Amino acid sequence: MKFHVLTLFPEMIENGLHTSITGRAIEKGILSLNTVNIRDFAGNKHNKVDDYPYGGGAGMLMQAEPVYCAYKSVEEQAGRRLRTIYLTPQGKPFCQAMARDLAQEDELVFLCGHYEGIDERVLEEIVTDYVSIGDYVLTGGELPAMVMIDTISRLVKGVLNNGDSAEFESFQDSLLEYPQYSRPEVWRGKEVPPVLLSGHHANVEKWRREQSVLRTAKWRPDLLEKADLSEKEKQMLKGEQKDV
Ligand code: 6GU
Repeated sequence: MKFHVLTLFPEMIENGLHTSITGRAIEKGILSLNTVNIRDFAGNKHNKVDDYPYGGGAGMLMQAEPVYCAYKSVEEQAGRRLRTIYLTPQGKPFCQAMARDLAQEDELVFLCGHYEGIDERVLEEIVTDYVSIGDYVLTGGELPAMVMIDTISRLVKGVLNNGDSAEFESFQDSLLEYPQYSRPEVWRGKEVPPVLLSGHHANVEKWRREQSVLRTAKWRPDLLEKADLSEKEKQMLKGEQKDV
């Protein structure tokens, strides 16, 4: 999977993604990261890429031409149009299903805005997907691009050590993860739930499923509408006989 990132701050993207799991996947050649500095396409000797908005208003806008030329350099390299994601709080909310869809592509372009945004005309020309990572405002698109690339990357075969761990985590079935414990068996007087030490695999699975359902009900009840709960599980929640 190849990620192209058009940005004024390539070092932010490089530093972030060359770390930990994504960093190792890049070294192994499973992922490839191509950051493109939009400033390299300024086309003037002061390397200026921003200007005032027509009609007035606060702040500066990124100009169309440098962004267009940066995109075109990537398109030329790829030899075809590529799915191009513009990170903006006005976009469609990012979610696991969108990540699964984007993970099917073999190359993606991320366009990171800064200042008050980007001239609309170039967005109309190159952007295929407008995406937000949540209802809050960041200073630029770099962190959202990294969030998306991290999320998509762990769905790419070979990126995680454990081949099946990407499948069974939170949101796959609209339930939160169950709590987990490691050594020691007693930590500062707090014991590991005994069922996990029983060696009884079916009981462990039953307990984990129950914990997932209870946690979701407590912390993310909105997710339960999409979850596939058994009648017994619905009854359990109705009665609220158990605490998380
Ligand atoms: Cl994608 N960009 C910016 N600047 N702020 C955001 C965002 C994106 N998603 C949530 N807040």
